[in-house]
Amino acid sequence: MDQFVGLHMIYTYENGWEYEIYIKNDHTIDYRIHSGMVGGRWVRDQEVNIVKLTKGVYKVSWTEPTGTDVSLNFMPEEKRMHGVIFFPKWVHERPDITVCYQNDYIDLMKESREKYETYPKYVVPEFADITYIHHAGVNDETIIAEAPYEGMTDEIRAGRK
Ligand code: FER
Repeated sequence: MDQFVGLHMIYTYENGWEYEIYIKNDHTIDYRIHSGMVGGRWVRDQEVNIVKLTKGVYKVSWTEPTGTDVSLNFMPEEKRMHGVIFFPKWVHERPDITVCYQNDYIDLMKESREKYETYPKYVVPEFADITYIHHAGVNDETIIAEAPYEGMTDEIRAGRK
């Protein structure tokens, strides 16, 4: 998996949502959400499951403290990926609660997932084009280290960040 672990990528789903992920090591990701329903949200050190399905195809799956479940298939050589996000009902209704640097609000996420409704879930299956891909190497704490802001992904793609 050395080809995949350590990758820093930005991608835009066909619904327009733009996400950034850093595959920090073989069981951890950092990410920022630049636009869409939960744009502005960012997370470091999320524990995930990563497998290589076949040559050039990698699957990253996890469950968030919010109760949102995510499963992503990356095909970096094709600059394509497919993601499925399973949002609890409450995140769809109150995305604002989850838009934060989650690491500072883990208790609030856990309280909210008990307090508000889970079902029916809101399922979002989408393909995305990968617009930036860089082999950053493992366990680099500087890749995802500040909140997302307007224009950030253009700066990253231009090599200014
Ligand atoms: C992604 C889709 C969803 C992703 C993260 C999420 C890093 C997380 C969603 C959430 O917790 O609200 O492609 O990539």
